[in-house]
Amino acid sequence: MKKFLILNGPNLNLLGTREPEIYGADTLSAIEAYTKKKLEQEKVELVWFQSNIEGVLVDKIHHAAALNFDAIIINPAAYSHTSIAIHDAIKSIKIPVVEVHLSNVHKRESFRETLLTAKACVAIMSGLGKDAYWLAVKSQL
Ligand code: CA2
Repeated sequence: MKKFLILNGPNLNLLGTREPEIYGADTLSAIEAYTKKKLEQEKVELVWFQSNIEGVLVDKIHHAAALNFDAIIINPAAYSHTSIAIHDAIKSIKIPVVEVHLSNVHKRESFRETLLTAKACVAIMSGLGKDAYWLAVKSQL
């Protein structure tokens, strides 16, 4: 049984309330349920967490190995473009981290082209919508 920590960054708690043309119509809870359904044949445990606070996400990354997680899937949201702290936290751990984005950040505003956290990750998916989460888990089985 592999154990995954699924981390979600700022404002993703508001998914489903606006901009469905960019992010889809699902809430984060609906994406969690969808991801678990897609992986029901696999021997995996998924622990979901969302925070709007950078340092809380940093702490979760630090503690992941001690809590026996095998990998982290992270959507750092806007922190992807700004956070050296999350980048450094990912660099400081040995377990693999895959970054996911619902939207294709390269099709959008130029400030979303800067991907600081992705530089510390083993892989990145962007533009596959909610399917990115279960595909990212599969990539680490
Ligand atoms: O495409 C993604 O998954 C993003 O990580 C989502 C972030 C954005 O800042 C990144 O550039 C790309 C934004 C998440 C907030 O999404 C909301 C959706 C609906 C209502 C409010 C916020």
